[in-house]
Amino acid sequence: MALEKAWRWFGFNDPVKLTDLKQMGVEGVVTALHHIPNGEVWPVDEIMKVKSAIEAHGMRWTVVESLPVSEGIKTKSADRPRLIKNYQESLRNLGKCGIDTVCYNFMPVLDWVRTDLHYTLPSGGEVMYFDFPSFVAFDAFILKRPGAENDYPAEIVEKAREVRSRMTDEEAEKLAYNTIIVTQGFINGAVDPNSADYKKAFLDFIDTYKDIDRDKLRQHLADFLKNVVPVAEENGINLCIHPDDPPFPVLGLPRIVSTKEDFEWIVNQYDSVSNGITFCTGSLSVRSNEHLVSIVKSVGHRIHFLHLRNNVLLPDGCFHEYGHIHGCVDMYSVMKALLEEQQRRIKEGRKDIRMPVRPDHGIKMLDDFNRKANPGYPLIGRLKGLAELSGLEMGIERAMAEKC
Ligand code: DNO
Repeated sequence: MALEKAWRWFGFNDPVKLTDLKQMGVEGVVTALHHIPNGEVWPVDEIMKVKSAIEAHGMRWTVVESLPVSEGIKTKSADRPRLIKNYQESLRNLGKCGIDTVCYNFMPVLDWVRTDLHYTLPSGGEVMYFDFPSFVAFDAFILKRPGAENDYPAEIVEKAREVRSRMTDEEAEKLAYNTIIVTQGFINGAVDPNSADYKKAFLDFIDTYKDIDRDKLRQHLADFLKNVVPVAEENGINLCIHPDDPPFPVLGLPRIVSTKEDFEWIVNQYDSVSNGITFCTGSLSVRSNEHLVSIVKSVGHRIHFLHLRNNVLLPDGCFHEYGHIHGCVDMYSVMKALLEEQQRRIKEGRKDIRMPVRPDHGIKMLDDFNRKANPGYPLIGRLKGLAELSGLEMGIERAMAEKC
């Protein structure tokens, strides 16, 4: 039994079509109702349109990525009761349609961050890069968020000042636009891409967190879980929280899903298989002191969804993405631990044995340069990742079977 081969598909407008996925050997499609605004209910008929199309191509809608958690839930704004009701309703509707795995995240304001979306590798391929000084330049010297300089180590702030002084105004604008709009646009980010002053709108969102520290955000997550996990349970759904990307605080905002200890805290907040996690090696490996295999050993029984990819870690908290099996993640050991977890589930007679895995992000290469794709989601680079991961998995599985 192998892990289920999954693929992130952005819906009917995705240039990669469902027929393509079938050819590529994809079994499970990962998608969302991207056209429904954050905080609104996902209706049954809209869910069914997507689900039926996927099934008509001989695959299953394996994971919803993501059912977005609105800012009003994270900050506990006055609108929270309505937003929670809508979230519960969407879960019920997904359950009615037979969808059983729903990914979400709890990152304040920004879902994920990179400072360069087109970093060229020596091979000529392109990946995404996070340069910490450039990010601080964006925060402190482009956005000019009050107090930003106090939220980062002094030496990084100094480097950021230099970075900004070397940048043209057009480059500065591009960095801000990429961070606030381009990387967030395709996943229903907090800021409306059409807002007249998108930087001001972004700062206003950040400001809504001024009284929310790490403990308070944790409390808000625990309250969210109390409200939604029972509904997920009743409807046969496993929720799975995605870790912070990158896994440390940015913009002076708390981050609470960055470490093994954070995951342990989360699974203990509500004792149910429905309160699960998304294991994303790309996000978690940026903290070089976190041991990915020990995360699997500790909370593996609650992992419902896998994002496998790799990074190259650089000094000063910088990193860039890389191929799937090469880089700082020891993918052999991670894959082995995940397959052992799957074996355990089979022995225990658990229902959730699919353990969908998608090759996350990828190197832009070859014909990807002639194609349109969301940042991080080139077709060929991800397909290479899918093939590499499948080969690695098959080798490990065979070796495990021969040992028994
Ligand atoms: C970016 C993704 C994230 C992820 C969400 C899950 O490529 O890893 O947008 O889908 O954080 O909720």
